[in-house]
Amino acid sequence: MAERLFVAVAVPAEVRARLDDALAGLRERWPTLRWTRPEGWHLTLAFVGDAEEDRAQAVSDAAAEAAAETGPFEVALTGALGTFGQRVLWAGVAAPEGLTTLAGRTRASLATRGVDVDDRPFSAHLTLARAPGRGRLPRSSSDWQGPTSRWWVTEVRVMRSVPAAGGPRYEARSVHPLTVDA
Ligand code: 3AM
Repeated sequence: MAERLFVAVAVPAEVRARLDDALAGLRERWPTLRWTRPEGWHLTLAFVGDAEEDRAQAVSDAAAEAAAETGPFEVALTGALGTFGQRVLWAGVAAPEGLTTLAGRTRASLATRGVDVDDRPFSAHLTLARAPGRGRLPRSSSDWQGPTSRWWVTEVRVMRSVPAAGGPRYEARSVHPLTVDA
């Protein structure tokens, strides 16, 4: 059976906890948005979509290869919000070269194996909420100041998106450590 896959970097529990706390006011103010689950927060490197077993294996191999070419690096939340059009609200992520390089390697390794990915350029972000149905995000994005937590990225994950009531759940299908010495 096909699985819906993407490749991502996880966000550690303590960073999620701080961000989650900082969002309480916004969630109250904008209750109709579809807020993402903190336990599923991640930074997407490449979106693959539906994959049968062979293709899923190729995605794992590609993630492993990209991870093996890359060393650990630090990323940080910027503390600011941003949007994709009027549909997606995200927390900013300072994109160090390491993250952009890792996304580029992941996409190149996928392409080498014949796995097409969404061809929008990589843009580091952490999706917080989506507009409901055909709705739009609120026009004013507020003067919200979130945490500027930092963390070390030490692995890449192939994630499976599973439909669920209240929005998809994300599960790690495989985990690939970054193994080049920093
Ligand atoms: O990490 P975020 O939330 O930015 O938006 C979807 C989510 O990204 C994105 O893949 C991640 C896991 O679902 N996604 C879903 N469908 C997509 C598509 N057709 C897509 N990205 C590009 N093209």
